[in-house]
Amino acid sequence: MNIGIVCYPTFGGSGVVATELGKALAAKGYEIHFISYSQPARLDFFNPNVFFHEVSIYEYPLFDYIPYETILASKIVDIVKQYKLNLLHVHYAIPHASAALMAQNILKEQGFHIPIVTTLHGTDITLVGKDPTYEPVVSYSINHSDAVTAVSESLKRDTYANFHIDKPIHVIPNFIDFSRFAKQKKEHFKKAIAPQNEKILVHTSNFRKVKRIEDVVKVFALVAQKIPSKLLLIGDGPERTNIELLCRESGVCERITFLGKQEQIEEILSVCDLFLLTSETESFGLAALEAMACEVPVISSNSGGIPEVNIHGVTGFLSNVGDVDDMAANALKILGDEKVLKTFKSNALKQAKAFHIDLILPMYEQVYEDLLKQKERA
Ligand code: GMT
Repeated sequence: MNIGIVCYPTFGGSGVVATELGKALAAKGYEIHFISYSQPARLDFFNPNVFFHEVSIYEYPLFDYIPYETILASKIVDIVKQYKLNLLHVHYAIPHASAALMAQNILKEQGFHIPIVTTLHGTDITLVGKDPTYEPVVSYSINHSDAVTAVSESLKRDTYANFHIDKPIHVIPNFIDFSRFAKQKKEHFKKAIAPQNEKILVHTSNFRKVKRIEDVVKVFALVAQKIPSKLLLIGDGPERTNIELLCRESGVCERITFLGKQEQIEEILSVCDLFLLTSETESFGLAALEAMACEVPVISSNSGGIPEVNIHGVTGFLSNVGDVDDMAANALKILGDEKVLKTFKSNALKQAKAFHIDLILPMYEQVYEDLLKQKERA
């Protein structure tokens, strides 16, 4: 089967899921064609079944704003015909689903039928998508996709609540590739970061407001008052400067390290004791799952789909958004007792295994097969 995957190439969760999915499908023998405006961050290897097609931005003096959706739709039309794609899987509704629909209509006029699977990831529904600026197009794109998936039950509920949807939504959770995400022996890292055997807390994200990284810093400041500890902040984005300023005022600045964007995040997670995810809203929390796969328990907010991943009192703890005192108290419960920490670490790994790629990939394959059967019947 030849599949086109349309995604964002950046470090954001939707791009990561799309890339890892494509890689895993290619390993199973599918021919995968990534279509994006630059090479996806985790697509840094050679596989004869994987192709990358760059959507080149064509500037013209008349355009104050480049019509990316139009360029993308044209690119999709070309790739579908040239590489005889059987279906398109688009990740993140805006503008990928609507561009795919436009391409589908153009192709139909030329005698090609290409089914579209749209995967909703989170902010395309919970933040940006529901804004009236986008809502009609997002609703239309979901209703006219041939199949729709969402990464959590919570996101499925939010989609029905925020849009006028008359389509079934299949929940297919995010997944983990354990051949990559597993605790590794990195004692030299541990020594370099925490020479006095301090506990290591960590947060990774794209540093957007929705992550509430100020709460991560506040929780850490409370924990650091009681337990010798270090905080690693991994990633980069619009909030980084504000957070750096906050750190300087927190009184614990010398215990906080900004690592910026990191490729081999699993190596760093391998030496960490606790992951902090304080988001305002989070449809799934893939970053938390990656930490759990490396045996790191999670202190998080209870927003969106996080409770489907982080189990309260088992793999970590959940608190109301913004309740930094509760988050810090929970962190101390785990970090303050070696036996408790060991139990939470092993529970985190056990729970992460429920999201093993070998369990989740067949769910996507089933959606594809059902669509192709429908196409044959039509
Ligand atoms: O979290 C982000 O800002 C990135 C965003 C994205 O769309 O790239 O991530 C979303 O998709 C991930 C993969 O499905 C989910 O694990 C994240 O929870 C979700 N982020 C939010 O809902 C804020």
